[in-house]
Amino acid sequence: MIPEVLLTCKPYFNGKNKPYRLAIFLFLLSFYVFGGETHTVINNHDYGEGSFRYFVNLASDDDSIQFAEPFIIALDSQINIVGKSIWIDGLVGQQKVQLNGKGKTRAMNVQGDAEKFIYIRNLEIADCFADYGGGMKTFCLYDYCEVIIENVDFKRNIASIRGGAATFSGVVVRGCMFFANQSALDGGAIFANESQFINCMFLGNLCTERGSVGVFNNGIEVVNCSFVMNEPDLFYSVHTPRFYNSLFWNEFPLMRSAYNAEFNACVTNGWRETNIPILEESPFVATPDAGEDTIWGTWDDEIDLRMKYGNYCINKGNFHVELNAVSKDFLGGFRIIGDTIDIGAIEYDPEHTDSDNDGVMDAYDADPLDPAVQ
Ligand SMILES: [Ca+2]
Ligand SMILES: [Ca+2]
Repeated sequence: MIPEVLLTCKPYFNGKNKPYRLAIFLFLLSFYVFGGETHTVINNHDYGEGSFRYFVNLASDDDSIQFAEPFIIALDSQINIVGKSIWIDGLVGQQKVQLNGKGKTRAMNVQGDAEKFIYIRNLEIADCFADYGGGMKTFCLYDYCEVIIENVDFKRNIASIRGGAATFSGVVVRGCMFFANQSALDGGAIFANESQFINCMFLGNLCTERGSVGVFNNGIEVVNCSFVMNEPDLFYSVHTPRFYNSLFWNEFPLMRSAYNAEFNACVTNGWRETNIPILEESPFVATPDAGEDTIWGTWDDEIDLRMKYGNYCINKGNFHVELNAVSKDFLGGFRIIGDTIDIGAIEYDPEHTDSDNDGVMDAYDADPLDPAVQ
């Protein structure tokens, strides 16, 4: 059950996708401790005692699941999380647990219910396959239902119809990576409805027909996300997705904008028709490269998403108290450094970014133009 302190905020939770609701929810969440039992997964088996599936099925309302090691768990069928409040954290040390669908199944089917709270964080979901939502299918449109998906990496998942990585309905998606997912019809990465995406990275997703990143229905908000080299075109939506502080970098000239989209403090290098600022040079230390095979998600990819010293995106975002309630950026650094928030999923950090790409983080990177360090 969601605690009473959350339920008393009924006006703020009744419905989805209102930014101020998220800010209040995150504030209250910081005081909320899952009161149930904590289960620890002790092996990488698909079924049986001690496995992830075993504990998901065993868990009662408000229980938590953690892992003894950063297992790679190969699945023969999807894991169902339906109708119970649960907290799942796949982080062990600095590594994440991987759920691998072996090219034949979806990893997770997540369905919230009234007054349920599902929080899934720090997982990799890779090499899955389904018709809709290759890696994950997520639904939460009941009253007071909340589903948060945080720091989950979706890699090389495939949908035969829509949403290569996932379908999201009534979900908050934060700090997630969508990399090299694809769909046979549309929505290479996601098929979404009434959901919010914050500090997410979309790289090298593909689709056959339309919307390499997403098919968007009603109520989509995209906040401080980066879209890099997805192909052929980014979105398909006949509704009005709203994009805040987001970066679009793509070398494919035929990219088209989302229909009816609203853009606030966003930049691109490719859309001449959207009236948002055009980046003339790459903001990255090194623009990601799919390698000689030109296929994303393979061994020869070169990916470096750090932001270059002096790039246009620094301090060009519009800070919104409600929209930017999250304190960390995509890489886990501070979300706001310097005068204000940057554009894109990653905040430029002069203290920790090797912006001159010499492999050493030093004073030169902190301020390359400072004569004292030259
Ligand atoms: Ca490659
Ligand atoms: Ca900044």
